[in-house]
Amino acid sequence: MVEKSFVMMKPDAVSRRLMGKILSRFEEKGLKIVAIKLLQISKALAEEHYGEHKEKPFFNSLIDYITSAPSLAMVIEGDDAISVIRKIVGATNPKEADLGTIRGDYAMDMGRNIIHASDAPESAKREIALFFNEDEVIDYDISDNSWIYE
Ligand code: IDP
Ligand code: MG
Repeated sequence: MVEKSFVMMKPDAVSRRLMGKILSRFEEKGLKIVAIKLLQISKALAEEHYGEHKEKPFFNSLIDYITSAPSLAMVIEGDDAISVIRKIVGATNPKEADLGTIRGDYAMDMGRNIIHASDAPESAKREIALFFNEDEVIDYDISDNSWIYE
């Protein structure tokens, strides 16, 4: 099923100039970028985005991290995009993430794990609406579609 996922390169990815390399992984897989925006996340937006972690001991440092420099927010579309992208991103702890995943290849610390991706259809919907207006998500075709999907 065609899905949209909310994906965000965190401040460390942007500040380490890894945006191009990371974006390439999604493009080369055959996924489609349907929205993209560089922004510095406010404290209020960060707290809402990570609301499920409010009671966790790492919450305050997570908010400091995510608001510390610009992030690159995206909506990425494709067949089963939510689970496919979580695989490309890798485990939350970069030391345990498989090599070949983004976190496994580029990160070391849980608190500097360079990228976010939605974990389920409900969270994808909520997160996309939090970061993008409807008219910022573009519906378009790419002519290589029949070479990506049977
Ligand atoms: P996810 O990003 O893989 O979905 P979550 O458990 O939803 O992982 O946690 C959200 C973010 O909070 C993680 O990406 C990471 O940046 C941070 N985080 C999660 N667990 C810890 C921890 O134990 N220490 C420090 N930061 C953490
Ligand atoms: Mg999560």
